[in-house]
Amino acid sequence: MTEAPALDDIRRLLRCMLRIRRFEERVAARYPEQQMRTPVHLCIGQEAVAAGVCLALGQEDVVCSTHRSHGHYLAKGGSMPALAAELYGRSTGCASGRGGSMHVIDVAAGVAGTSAIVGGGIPLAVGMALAFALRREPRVAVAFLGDGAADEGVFFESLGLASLRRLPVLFVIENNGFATASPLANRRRCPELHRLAEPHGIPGEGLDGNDALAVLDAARRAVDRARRGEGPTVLEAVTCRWKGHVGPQPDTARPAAELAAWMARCPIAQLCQRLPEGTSGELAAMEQAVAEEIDDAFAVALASPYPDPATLLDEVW
Ligand SMILES: Cc1ncc(C[n+]2csc(CCOP(=O)(O)OP(=O)(O)O)c2C)c(N)n1
Repeated sequence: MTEAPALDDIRRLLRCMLRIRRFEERVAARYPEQQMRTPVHLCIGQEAVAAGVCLALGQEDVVCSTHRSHGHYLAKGGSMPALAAELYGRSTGCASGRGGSMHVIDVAAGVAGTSAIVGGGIPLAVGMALAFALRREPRVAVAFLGDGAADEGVFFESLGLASLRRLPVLFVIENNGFATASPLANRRRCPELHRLAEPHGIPGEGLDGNDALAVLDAARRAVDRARRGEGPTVLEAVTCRWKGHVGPQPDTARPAAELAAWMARCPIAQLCQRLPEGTSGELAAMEQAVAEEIDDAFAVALASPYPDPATLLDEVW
């Protein structure tokens, strides 16, 4: 008989996914005001991947993310007011208002950085894992990547080095089936991306990316392996983004019926069903707390100044 999931895990995953979902819904609602002068790639629909993986990590572990970064940043514990301020280009932003949505960072929380270069974060995570191994620190690095990034040569080079040196790194492929408007079936004969790990001698696992508990379970096993010095793992979480590739409008690249079927499998609604009966009040309280946190984050961001033009070249490398 399989063990029942811990109620504490369910609560933490739910809270994490709600923070991501409601934060991004607020971004989508306010984006047309044209005060956020940054492209936004929203991860609504994909929250279970960030929540499940990051709950398996400790504060000391690090994540590298992509252009679709908000979920990973918030799930790893990045500051919400600093994220909101970054989207508004304010000096209190997590990248001092210079990076925008695709370049967020919170070193104290273990958000090592995000990159707009598709695949750009993968070798950075491997490099950090190499540093952890050389220093004999029991820390783990995670590279979040999309299915499009798994088409890049740097992915295979990174798998090769991580395997050879048995590095403590997780490659988490968020397979939402599209790279911009290009479906996976037009790009690859074999759609099972976790099998790309096989030739490198790396374990690969395919997952329902809308099942936060399944993601958490697989991530915990992979993190344990990494900490034991047994090397990298590839996790492929199959999921769906509900919004377009970029911007707040609904996705139009995917056939409408397919999108509707995915939305009926909402990761948050599915996990709510795992709460014991009689906990609807708890959920309402969680929603209320999250709404207040987002109100505060946006208020702080909007009250913050823009960077002083005299500092334009500060922090630029
Ligand atoms: C090296 C590089 N090539 C192309 C682009 C343009 N581009 C931006 S996002 C994107 C699609 C990425 O798809 P995927 O990795 O699946 O991530 P998703 O957007 O689905 O989260 C592309 C091709 C880029 N930013 N960098």
